[in-house]
Amino acid sequence: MFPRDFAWGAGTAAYQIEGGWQADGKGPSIWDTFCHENGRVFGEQNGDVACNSYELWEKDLECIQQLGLTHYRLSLSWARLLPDGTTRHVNQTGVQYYNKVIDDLLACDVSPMVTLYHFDLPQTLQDQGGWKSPGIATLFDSYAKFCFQTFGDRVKLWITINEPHVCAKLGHEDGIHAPGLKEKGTAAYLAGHNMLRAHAMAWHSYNSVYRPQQKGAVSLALNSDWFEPSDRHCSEDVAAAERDLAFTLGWFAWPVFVTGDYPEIMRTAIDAQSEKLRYGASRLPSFSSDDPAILGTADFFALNYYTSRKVKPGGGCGETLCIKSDRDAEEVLDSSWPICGVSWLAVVPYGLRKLLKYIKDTFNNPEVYITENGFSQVGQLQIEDVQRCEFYKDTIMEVAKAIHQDGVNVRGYFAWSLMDNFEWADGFSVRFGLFHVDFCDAKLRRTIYRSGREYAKIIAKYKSGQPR
Ligand code: GBH
Repeated sequence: MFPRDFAWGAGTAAYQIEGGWQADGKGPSIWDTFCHENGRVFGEQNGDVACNSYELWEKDLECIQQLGLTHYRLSLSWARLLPDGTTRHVNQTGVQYYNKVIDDLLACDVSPMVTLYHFDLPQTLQDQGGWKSPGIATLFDSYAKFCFQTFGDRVKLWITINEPHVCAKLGHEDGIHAPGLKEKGTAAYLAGHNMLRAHAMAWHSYNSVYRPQQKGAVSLALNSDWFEPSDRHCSEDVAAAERDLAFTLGWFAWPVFVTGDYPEIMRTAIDAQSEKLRYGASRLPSFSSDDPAILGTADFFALNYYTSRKVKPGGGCGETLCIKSDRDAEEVLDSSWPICGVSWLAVVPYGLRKLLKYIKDTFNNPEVYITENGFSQVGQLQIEDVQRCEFYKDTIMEVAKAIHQDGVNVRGYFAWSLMDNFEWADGFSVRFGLFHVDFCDAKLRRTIYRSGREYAKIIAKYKSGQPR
């Protein structure tokens, strides 16, 4: 049912699990600042300790082994490695920490997939303008080269930036994520632009300097819901769903996989809105000949999928500039889709299959890794998480259909997340783990959920290529 060398993984991100926020010379990141400023994270919680994976990595490794994963996706904390964000100062203790993680994984026959950036920009770089500043791309490239140089002998799967869409929109438009900006209709496009430039520079560095020796693969992880028209017989709804897909996945996938530039649908919509509100310029930047070539800077397609939406025109913000007005696509949930945890996560496994088919058809049949997919519980301990078991079984079945019936070249599946962790603006109130973490216990004990046991069974069954 699954290819013999299919990657069976689970993922985490540095700020969500590590803690040790100022241990051994780590510099502050924008998430440290954002949480400590108070008021915008659930219960004024923070990731100062989180799962304390900085000290309890061996416990995480036990969880990984218990699941029988072939791959583990983790992210590096930029400010733990380079406290002020630049290669002027290297924190050797941070290097040792990740060296140990990587070496331990390999010793257990688990391949690391390493993300360079999962939302946690060094604060010093934010102070210089962060992702809004064009110079960030070169600094990211230096950081990336440092990581390829230091860890690339052992890491063969790299993600440069996780979810540029989330970082741009939630961080710079909605203010829900760090750095908490609400500069509507402008900053997100600028931040996204510089993330694409940064990603492309790092890919080119890998491609020319490291790939010949290290022979790995580099991509960026793109999140998208599956969007379908509210009424598929209504052409306005069909167009709105297309726009929503363009403003979410297309924003970053078009430049990298299709044309080297933003989707035409997106630019047309933004320019029309700028004109209507007499803004006087496009708010969507253009790539210049000084920029690294963006087209072709991904060795595989990395997709984070969680949920689906029904779409019709609307949802704008009147006379003010904002992405929602540019997009003119209102997202609604279908009443038949169950919601079991957080409000945004309607359970729609078939949406993943549809999105995979769309990716195959639109982006020239790339190799695809599903780098995140998961299900949340809200509140306290429910070790017997039956709904999540069904979620994983149903979703993995849709992946199998995508491979066998639609011919999508899916190379791996990473459940989100290995364990309950600091769920960004939701703090510890939302639990995505395959392992429960007791945040009231000083030892932060990890306990496998029923869904963790279920996933382990699925992996054991299909790991060899043939169902056993
Ligand atoms: C992933 O993003 C992240 O990569 C991961 O770190 C995180 O733990 C995981 O989601 C679970 O949330 O607050 O109603 O405005 C997935 C894409 C986009 C889904 C933002 C949640 C929040 C909508 N996310 N969305 S809302």
